Amino acid sequence: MATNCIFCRILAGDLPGSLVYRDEQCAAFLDIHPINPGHLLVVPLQHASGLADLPPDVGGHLFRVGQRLSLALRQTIPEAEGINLLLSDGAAAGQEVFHVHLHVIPRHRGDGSGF
Ligand code: DGP
Repeated sequence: MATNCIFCRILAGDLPGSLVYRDEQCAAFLDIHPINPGHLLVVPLQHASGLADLPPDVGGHLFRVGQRLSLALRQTIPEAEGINLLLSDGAAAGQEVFHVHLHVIPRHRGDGSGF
């Protein structure tokens, strides 16, 4: 755990977070600034600031969990006509929290949130 990392502190229960999923390698919680309702972040339990620090098997697992959660969101949120899976690696790519995370973003036509 990195004590100065917001996501490590959420995973440790030191800071509040709306957890929706957890297994032995990762967890998912609601994004505090959602692009649309249901916007989730899938994060590895073990701190990795970027893709270079992330074990490849954990990276693959994040994506598998992101896929499962995408399907669950499509089934539970009627407005979720589509999903963006997005991972920003590095400040130049828009990464703001330096603990790897996969965004799972419900999308619907005309929601005005483009990338
Ligand atoms: P990125 O730009 O890809 O690093 O996205 C960081 C996301 O993290 C951003 O969408 C907002 C979210 N976020 C930042 N701080 C917190 C927090 O304290 N709690 C939660 N749940 N999300 C946070």
